[in-house]
Amino acid sequence: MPREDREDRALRIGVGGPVGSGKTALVAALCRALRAELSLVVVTNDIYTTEDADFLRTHGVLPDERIRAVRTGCCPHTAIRDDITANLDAVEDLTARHDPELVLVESGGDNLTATFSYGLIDAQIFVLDVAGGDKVPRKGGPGVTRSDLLVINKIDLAPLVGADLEVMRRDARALRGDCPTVLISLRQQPDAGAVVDWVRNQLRSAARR
Ligand SMILES: Nc1nc2c(ncn2[C@@H]2O[C@H](COP(=O)(O)OP(=O)(O)OP(=O)(O)O)[C@@H](O)[C@H]2O)c(=O)[nH]1
Ligand SMILES: [Mg+2]
Repeated sequence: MPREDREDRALRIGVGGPVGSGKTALVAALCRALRAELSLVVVTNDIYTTEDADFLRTHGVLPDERIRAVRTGCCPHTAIRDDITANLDAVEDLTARHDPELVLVESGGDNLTATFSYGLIDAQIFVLDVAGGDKVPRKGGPGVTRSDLLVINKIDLAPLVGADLEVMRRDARALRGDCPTVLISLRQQPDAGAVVDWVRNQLRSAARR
């Protein structure tokens, strides 16, 4: 259900992208940056385990009860796009308990075809890994072309894998038009400042609606 038709005040943001691209690291960064100024909760998705929720709890990014793991048992994209029931249940239960202003839903790692249903989230971030090669943005797919924010993470690894960041930036711009793209290294700049700024802007726009 679109946000303007819901009774809760939360903005729901999905974080998707290929396996290991840095989704959980980004969620952790967003929690650290925003937890003092607003109420937030997190839902993680893993196929067989609760690994990502365990990581976030172990690192104390939020109180344990604000983090919920969904074990999809199936391809990650199924649970965020086709049958979103388990994720919606988790989001709605956390929302009822904590009245959050922001809900982050991390998808299980998938491939370039994976995107969230807008029945589950209001805006989505797609995270790519520079170590996948500088060709990846131009391979396209809905996450690259239509996500609300494209994050190209691990720019620190570009010299190690021979990736040309200008090529990645250029190809992303060609496919995305005016939709925003940021290149970051969560290893070198764990505060993820550019993404935090984007989330704050989303929150401001949502508050005006
Ligand atoms: N060098 C480098 N490593 C990073 C960066 N960001 C994340 N990592 C590492 O990449 C690995 C995967 O990061 P995660 O945050 O678990 O990635 P993920 O997308 O959540 O992975 P799945 O949920 O399994 O798909 C971890 O070992 C991180 O420490 C970065 O900017 N640079
Ligand atoms: Mg993860």
